[in-house]
Parts: sequence; C-alpha cells; structure tokens
Amino acid sequence: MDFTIPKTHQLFRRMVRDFVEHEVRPAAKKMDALGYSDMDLVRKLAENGLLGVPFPQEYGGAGLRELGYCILMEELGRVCTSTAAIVGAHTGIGAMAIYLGGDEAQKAKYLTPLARGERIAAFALTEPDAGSDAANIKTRAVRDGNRYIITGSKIYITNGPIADLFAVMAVTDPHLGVRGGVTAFIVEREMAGFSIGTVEHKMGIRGSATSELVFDEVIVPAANVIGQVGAGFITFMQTLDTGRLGLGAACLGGAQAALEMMCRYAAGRVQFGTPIGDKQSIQWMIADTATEIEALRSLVYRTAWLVDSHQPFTLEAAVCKLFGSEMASRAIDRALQVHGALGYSRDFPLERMWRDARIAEIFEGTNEIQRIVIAGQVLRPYGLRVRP
Ligand code: COS
Repeated sequence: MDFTIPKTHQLFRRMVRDFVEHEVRPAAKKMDALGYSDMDLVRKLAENGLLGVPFPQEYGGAGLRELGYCILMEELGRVCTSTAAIVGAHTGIGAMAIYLGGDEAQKAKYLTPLARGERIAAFALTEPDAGSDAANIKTRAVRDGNRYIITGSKIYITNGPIADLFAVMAVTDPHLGVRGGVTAFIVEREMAGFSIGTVEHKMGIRGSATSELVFDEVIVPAANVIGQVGAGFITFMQTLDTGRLGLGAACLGGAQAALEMMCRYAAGRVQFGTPIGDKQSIQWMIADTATEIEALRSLVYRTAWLVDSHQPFTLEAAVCKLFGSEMASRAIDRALQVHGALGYSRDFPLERMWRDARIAEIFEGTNEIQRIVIAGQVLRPYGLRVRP
C-alpha cells in the first residue's frame, strides 16, 4: 500500500482549505442560525469544481477519485458539517449511484451536469417503514410500456428541498424482494406527480435541508432505470459503502478541528496560576483525542486507497463511519468540556459542532447497522450469516 499523497492531491487540499476558510466558514454560522442551505455557497462549490471531485473528467468531474473526495470531505468537516452533508448527499451518494450503476447515456445526460454542479442530486431510500430495514421499502414502480409509474413517499432525504435529480429506490417485483425485485431510478424534480413534502426542523446540520419526497404516479422513462431492472438494492448498498467512507472523512475533519480548538484554549486559559494545558486531566483528553484521530486518519486514507485500487471495502467503510462518528462526537464533547462555559455558549462554534456531530451516528446507516455490517463481514469466513 502506498501511503504517499500525490502532489496533485496535496495541492488540492491546499486549494480546498483556502476555499473553505474564505467561503464556507463565514456561511456556517448563518446557515445554522437561520436553518437554510446557502445556495450562493453551493454555486461557489460548483464554480470551484468541488461538486464532482471523485468522478472522471470525461463526466465533468475533477478526476481526483476517492482519495480526493476524502480530502474534500475532511476539509469541509473541519469547518461546516452542513456543507459536508450537502456535498455528501450530492456527490457521495446521489451522483455516485449513477456513476456506479448507470449506463453511458445516463452518465452523459445526468452525471455530467451533476459533477459540474449545474444540477444538485439527492439519494432517496428511506421511507416511513424502511430506513435501517432498507429491503422493506414500499415505493412501487409499475412498468407501463417504455415507462414506469412510481407511487410512494420517501422521508428524511438530505438535499430534498434543493435537489434537481433524485436516485430513487423502488419495488418493481414484490415477489422477488431485494434479490431482483428492487430497482433504482433517476427522477427529475420537474416530472409530473413529484413534489417535496414536509421539510424537517433539525437539532443540527441546520444548513443541510432535509425533506419528504412524494411520488404521486410519477411517470419515469424506462431509460431512467439505473443499471439493470432488479439490481437497485445492490447498487444502493454499494453506493452507501462509498458514502460511509466520505462521512468518516468528514468526521475526521470535525475531530481535528476540535483537537486544535482544545489545544489553543488549553494553552491560553490560565487557572490556578498556569495554563490549563499544564494539567494532566486536560493533557489526557488531548492525548486520547489525538490518538483516535491518528487511528481514523489511517482508516480513512487506507480505505480510500482500497476504493481507488478496486478492492473490496464494505467492511472498512463501515468501520470508518462507525468509529469516525462516535470518535468525532467524543472529541467535540471533550473540546466543549475543556472550554467550560465558553464551549456551551451559542457565540462559540463548539455547541454547533456538538449538535452537528450527532447526526453522523444516525444517517447513512445507523451505527447499529454498521455493527451488523461489520459483524457480517468478519463472520462470513466462519460460515455465519449475521441477521439484522
Ligand atoms: N455491497 C454489495 N452487495 C451487498 C451489500 C454491499 N455493501 N450489502 C448487501 N449486499 C447484498 C447481499 O450480498 C445480498 O445478496 P446475496 O444474498 O445475493 O449475497 C443482498 O444484498 C441482500 O443483503 P442482506 O441479506 O444482507 O440484506 P438485509 O435485508 O439483511 O439488510 C443491511 C442488510 C441491514 C446491511 C442493509 O439493509 C442496510 O445497509 N441497511 C441500512 C440502510 C441505510 O444505510 N439507510 C440509511 C438511509 S440511506 S442515507
């Protein structure tokens, strides 16, 4: 395994850091306070080529593969979890479903404008009766000549209110279940019968809009089936694998920011005549956080290397998501404790980071699901099948 980060990617990190400091940081607090996605910021992300980072240049992407995408997500996660969630839903799972499962015509028609940031994507799996139990979806797609008619609803869809294109999982044959009976579709916002339902009011990532999607006999051309009819469950599971890695990278950024804040404050805050960083109680919090960050950094970039070298990574992506989300919450909580009452103040970013971090333990597959995925992968060679 080659752990050297290529020069192109080092330069890319510098460019992203600069963009994030100048454009994302000023927007983060405002988006949280007002609870909206800043579309000017999304436009600037597009103009800087940051909405199609992993995809090949022939499809409008930056061609920086998963390594570049993880660098982007780490840098966004350092400053604004909402922006990381917007990019994660757009690039990491929405557009990714088309990249992984779509044909050349779909990549030309849909992936390319998504990668260029001309259109925004979302990934629609969760329903009232199906979130963790992804196989239990009820949204139905019925074939009618050379089109499908989709009926049902999706909930808690990140980017729902701002997206133009939706990767949607629907049942095409209820008798076949997930092995042949579930199909993925590309649905356009303008298609008749499609509408945005309830918009969520959330405790965190308030700059990332989340909503219900309603499909009232939406007519979708058969050409919008992603991959083969019946292959939708596998495409969505594979897409979630890469999404979970990106989320782990965003958690790495959040934890790193918390560590830096902790160290700065510990060096400057004097109590009992010395900086609090002189106290072992604080040093150990810093040491534990730094240790966990080193572990996550290795996990994330090794997993990116697995993806980019076309090796299996389902286990590793679930580990990144599980460990990363719990670790980022711990790191930010420690940073808040080190800052005392200042950390609890709404005038200081830590309380937003603390609220924002919590979602990573829930979305893109709860951490309970990640443990099922990990146990399943580890126990498979022993002939055991792990059931949810
Ligand atoms: N890559 C490729 N194939 C996969 C896969 C993956 N990551 N995960 C599952 N599959 C395949 C399995 O191999 C199986 O096919 P075979 O029987 O032919 O081998 C098929 O899909 C069904 O898998 P399984 O039997 O494990 O399905 P379950 O219904 O038991 O559910 C879990 C599996 C729980 C892991 C799945 O439903 C899941 O990930 N749920 C969480 C979904 C989620 O993240 N929701 C959040 C909302 S979306 S942001």
